[in-house]
Amino acid sequence: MSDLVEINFDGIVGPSHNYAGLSLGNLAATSHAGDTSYPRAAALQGIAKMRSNMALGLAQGFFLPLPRPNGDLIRGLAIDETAPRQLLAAAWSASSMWTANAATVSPAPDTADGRCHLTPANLVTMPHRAQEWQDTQAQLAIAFGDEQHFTVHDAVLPAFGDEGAANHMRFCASHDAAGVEVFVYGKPGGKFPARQHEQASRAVARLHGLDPDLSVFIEQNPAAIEAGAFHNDVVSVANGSVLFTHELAFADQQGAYGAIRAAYPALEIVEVSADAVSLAEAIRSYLFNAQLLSLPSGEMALVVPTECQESASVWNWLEGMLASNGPIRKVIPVDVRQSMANGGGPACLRLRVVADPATVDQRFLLDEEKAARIEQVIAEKWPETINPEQIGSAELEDCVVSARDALLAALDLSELG
Ligand code: SUG
Repeated sequence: MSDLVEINFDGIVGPSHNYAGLSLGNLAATSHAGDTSYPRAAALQGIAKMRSNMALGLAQGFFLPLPRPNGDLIRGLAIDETAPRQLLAAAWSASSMWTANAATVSPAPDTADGRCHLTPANLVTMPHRAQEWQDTQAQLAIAFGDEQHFTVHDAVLPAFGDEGAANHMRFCASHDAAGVEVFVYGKPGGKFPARQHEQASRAVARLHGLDPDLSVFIEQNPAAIEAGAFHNDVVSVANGSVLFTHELAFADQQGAYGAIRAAYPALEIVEVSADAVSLAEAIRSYLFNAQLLSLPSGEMALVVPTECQESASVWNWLEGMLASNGPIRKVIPVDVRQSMANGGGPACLRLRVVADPATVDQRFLLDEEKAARIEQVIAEKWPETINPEQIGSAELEDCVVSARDALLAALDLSELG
C-alpha cells in the first residue's frame, strides 16, 4: 500500500497583511485598496480553516510568512520617499500567504524519475509577487529536502510568467495513482494581464518529466480574465476525477473538456452555467476558489468562502447540487474574509502536495498542539490593524519583524530568519 496522501500546505498570513491595491485585474484587491487591514484576525482565520480541514481527518501542513519588509527589494529599487508608494507597499506585502502561487507540484506517480517535483512560481507579472520565489524556494528546500523523494527546481526564467498551482489541475483515480496534469494559460492582449504564459507551463511540464500523453494545455477564456479571473482557480477546481468549473472558464470550453477526456477518460464534469451563476457573481463570491477535498470516507467536500452563502444565486446552485446526488456531497463554508478582500479564497491559501508525510520535514506539518502554539504567537504579536499610511514606519517594521521572528522561534525554524 502506498503512503502517498494529499497534504494541503496553507500559508500563514504574515503580520504585514495590508490592502495596497497592487494586483491589476484582481478586482477584490483593487477595490479594497486603502482599507484598514486586520492582520491578527486574518492569520487566525487562516489557522481556523486549517483546523477545520484537520478535523475532517485530512493531513495539513503550513508555510511561514516571508521576511517583510524586504530590504533587498528596497535597496535593489532604491525605494525612498520619492518612489511610488506602491513600490514601498510591494516590499511590505504579505502576499506569500497565497501558497497556490508558491509552486507547481507534480506528484511522484506522474514523473519520469518517480520523485515529486516542485517548481517555485516566478510570479513576474507583479513586483510585489516577483520578489517571493527565492525565499519560497528556500522554504521548499527545507520542507522537501529529502532528495530521494523530492526535487525542488529553480523558477522558470522570467521571460515567461508562471503563477504556479493556481493554473494547474490534476485528475487521478486516487491521489497516489498516476494522474493527468492540466495546465491553463492566458494569452496577453486583454485589458488585464494574462499572468500565466503557455511556455512557462510547458517548461514546467518538461522540467518535471511528465508524460506528454498525460499532460494537457488549455487556454483560459479571455472573457474570464477580463471579468476578473486573474488565475484559473478563480473559475475552476479539480480533484480526483471531478472538474468543477464555470461554463465560461476556458477559451474553447468543449475543446477543453475533449482534451482532458482524451487523456483522462473517467473525467466527471460538474459545470455551472452562466444562466445559473453569472461570471461576475462567480468571481465576486469565489465559488470556484474552493478546496475540493476527498474525505477519508471517500466522499468529496467543497470548502467555500462564507461569501457564497451571501449570494442567492450561488447558494441556490450549491443547494441544488447537493440535492442532485452528484459527486460533491458536502459544502463547508469557512470565514477567510481578510484574505478574500485581497482576492485570496480558500483555494488560494493552500498548496497541494501529494507525499508520504513521513518524508516531509515534520516542522511544516500541523497538529492541534502546534496550531495552538501558532495561534498564541499570532494573538500576542500580530498587529491588530494596519492603515496604509503606516506602511514604511519604523515602529510597524519593528512590530512585524519581531512577530515573524517569534513565530520562527516557536516552530524551531529560526534558520529561515
Ligand atoms: O496575486 N492578491 C493576490 C491574490 C492571489 C490569489 N491566488 C490565487 N488565485 N491562487 C494576487 O493577485 C493583493 C495584494 C494587495 O493588493 O495588497 C494580491 O497580491
